[in-house]
Amino acid sequence: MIAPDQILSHNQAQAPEHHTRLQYTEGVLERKGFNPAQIIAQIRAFQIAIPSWALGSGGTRFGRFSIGGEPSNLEEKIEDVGLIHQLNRSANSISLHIPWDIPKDVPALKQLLHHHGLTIDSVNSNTFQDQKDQVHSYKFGSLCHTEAAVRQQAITHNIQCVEYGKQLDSKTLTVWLADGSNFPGQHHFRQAYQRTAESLTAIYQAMPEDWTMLIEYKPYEPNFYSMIIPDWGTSYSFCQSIGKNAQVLVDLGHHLPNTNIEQIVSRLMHFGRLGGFHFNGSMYGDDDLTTGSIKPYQLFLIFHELVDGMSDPEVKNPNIAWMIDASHNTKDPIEDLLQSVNGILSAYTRALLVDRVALSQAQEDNDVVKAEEILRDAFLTDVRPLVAEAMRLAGGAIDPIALFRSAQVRAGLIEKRGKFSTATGL
Ligand code: LRH
Ligand code: MN
Repeated sequence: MIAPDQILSHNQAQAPEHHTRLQYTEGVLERKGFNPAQIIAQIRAFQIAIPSWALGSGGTRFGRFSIGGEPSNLEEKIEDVGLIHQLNRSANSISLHIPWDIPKDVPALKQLLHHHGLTIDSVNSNTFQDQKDQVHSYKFGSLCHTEAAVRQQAITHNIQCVEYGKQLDSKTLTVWLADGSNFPGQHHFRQAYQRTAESLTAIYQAMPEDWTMLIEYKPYEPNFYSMIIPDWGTSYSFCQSIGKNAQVLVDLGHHLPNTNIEQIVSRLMHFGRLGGFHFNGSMYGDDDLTTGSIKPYQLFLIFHELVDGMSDPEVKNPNIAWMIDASHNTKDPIEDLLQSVNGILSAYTRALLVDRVALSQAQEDNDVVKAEEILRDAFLTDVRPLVAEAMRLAGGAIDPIALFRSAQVRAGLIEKRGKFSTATGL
């Protein structure tokens, strides 16, 4: 891993240019009436969960190209997230996926998590693959299946995920269903919906009072005619019927082209059912690319709605789970995740720089150009010095990717774990 003095000497080398840039940016903010120290404090407080299933090389049906030095068990995955958090001090938790991350030695795992300053944020169930010792197949669905025995098997699996989560002090179950159909006539839509509602309710009622269920929607893949939970409206309807601790999970890649995701986010906040995000970038479908790499303005507009809602006392929305869900086919997974965290923090910081009083006035006056220019001014602000300073003040690196490279961490991991070690996950 990286020794503290390596971070120190890295920051000392970066300091002159960094402080020149920071002083300029702080000047710009102060002249606009913002308090740079407060903005930096808000950036430091914004912590993002890293997916355990995205620490190795991802792949597609056309191929998978191993990067070497991949974590091959939960302990090594915790070490890799620990490294990411050591570098940027902005990734203090991990999302687990069961059965890929079934905890074996719980006391040792809790000690390792504590050592790296990490917690487990959410446990993800998996009823989209058949495990070798499984009795019933999920080929034709899980919680929506026509056979009660298959639905019960899937319900039991989700309850088991909650048990694993409890062992590691998590309080959130994330449910994404691959359930759906590939051809017209295959599903009775209303009956399949009703079976799914009853199954989700059975899982919810087995969860402890203080747990949250996040229900993730997706319009297609792996089914290509219909999905049981294709859109935010369906997920929201399940949340309403299941209980107050059931909320909608928004995976940025789970929207049809040209969907106004920021409006969906504002709706869910208005209804108090926005539970969390799976951040990633996409050009076409569920591409799971680096967050903010393809549509940075859209990501900014999403955070504009989030900051607006979170700063409005009228909005009664629960704490939102900030999680990444990505897959890395051509980048080093750790570098990609460091970029994603940066992309998210940059979008959040720009949203903090929106002059909301002036914007509200321009909206009241229907001054379309002024309203847009107020947003663009915030979006076009170079916030990188603020994000870097937040990481530096928290004991991290001014430029995490540069240090990851100069410290030759990947070479060290390959030497320690081998060129062909592969991580469980997608
Ligand atoms: C489905 C999904 C879901 C996960 C999986 C890893 O596309 O977004 O969140 O369980 O990816
Ligand atoms: Mn997801």
